[in-house]
Amino acid sequence: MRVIVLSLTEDLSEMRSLLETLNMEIAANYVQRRQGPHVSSYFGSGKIEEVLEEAESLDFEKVIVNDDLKPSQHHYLEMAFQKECIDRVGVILRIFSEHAQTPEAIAQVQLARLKYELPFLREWIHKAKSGERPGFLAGGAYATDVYYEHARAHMRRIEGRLSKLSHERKAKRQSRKDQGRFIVSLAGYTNAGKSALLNALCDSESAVSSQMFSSLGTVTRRVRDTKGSVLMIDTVGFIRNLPPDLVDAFESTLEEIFFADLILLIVDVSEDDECIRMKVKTCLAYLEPHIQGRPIVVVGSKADMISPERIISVELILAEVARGRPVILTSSTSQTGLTNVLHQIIEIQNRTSVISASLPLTDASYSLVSGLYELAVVKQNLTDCSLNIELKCNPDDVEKIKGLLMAAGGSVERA
Ligand SMILES: Nc1nc2c(ncn2[C@@H]2O[C@H](COP(=O)(O)OP(=O)(O)O)[C@@H](O)[C@H]2O)c(=O)[nH]1
Ligand SMILES: [Mg+2]
Repeated sequence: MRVIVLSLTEDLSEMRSLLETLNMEIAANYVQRRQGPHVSSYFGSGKIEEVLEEAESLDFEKVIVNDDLKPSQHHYLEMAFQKECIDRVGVILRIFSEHAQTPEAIAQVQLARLKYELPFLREWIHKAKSGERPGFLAGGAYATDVYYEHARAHMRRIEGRLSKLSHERKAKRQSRKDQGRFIVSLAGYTNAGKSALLNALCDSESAVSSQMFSSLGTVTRRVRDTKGSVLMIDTVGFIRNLPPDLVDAFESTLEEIFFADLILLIVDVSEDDECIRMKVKTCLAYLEPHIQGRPIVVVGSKADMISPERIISVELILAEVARGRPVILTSSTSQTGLTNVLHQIIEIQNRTSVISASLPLTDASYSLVSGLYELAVVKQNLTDCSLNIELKCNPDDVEKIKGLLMAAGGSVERA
């Protein structure tokens, strides 16, 4: 789908990556340098005329604004272009919708979307007593009025459902169908180079069908040279300046990252020192409480963009903020460092011990299993007469875990 982009800043790199995630192609972008957005029309009206004229010959379906819009500006732009207009939060919400996998994530995203849309609807009801609104919720003022009440009721229902779902969260974690595969997820900010790295490390024709691994992210591929035993998931990643209303939806889509056996944290090393430090630290602070000790490798990307001297200082910075985790510098463009990443993945895959065990259906077993989440990646499968579990853990913890399993009356089948 082709779109045009309106922006008050020249730097469109983040928006470009966000739109790429949605398979939207930029037909043209228009930048107006001004102190702040025009109160009611975002761009000044002269500039809007100019854009309308230029864009007339272009083939595009939507107008994207690289900013947060006020309802009045949104209304103005949709009327002016007679096309659906989406602002930055709208773009992010669409990405979240595509990536939400679990019932909880889906509900969180729906709720965020409704909350976000309500003020726009209110504006529409206020302004448009006649005429059709192009795009989203097409159907004019009467339909929007009804929809408004409907949306509020819908929000209350979702809130109710969410409070129930959060209790079941842990159980959902075992729903993935990745038997025997080692899953690597890509974390990092938008525009860090995650998708480029996925393309560089995986054969393009190796996409894994979404039915097969329905609980994983939308883009999952086989990592090359691993005989299909390693899958890599591309993720939305972290988004700069995320509006507070979107945090819950964002965190629930992060589950794609948490599910993995190994997390590659991608950071763009062409940025300045402070930015690199801040991004790695922020990502680690987000990840650590959720990943139960799963390994993280810090991967510096776009190394082709910096000088050899700078490479050395960047490596030092990354080593400092990675706090003992492996650090690898790469460039997907010039294909450097990719073998190191592959070796690191395989080494961690081999270093992960797998324990299979079967436990009696007792309270002691259940409480043991919830405790094991602190030490290992746990998958469980309940049958009529036993609780079968598979654990992936650090080899150093194998004996301890076996001891705990035996103490709860379990039998260890494989370690
Ligand atoms: N020079 C250079 N540019 C890169 C490299 N990897 C990615 N990029 C560019 O950085 C931008 C963001 O990359 P992308 O993979 O879409 O980032 P994502 O948002 O993390 O998935 C794109 O314009 C890429 O072409 C690299 O190794 N070197
Ligand atoms: Mg991407």
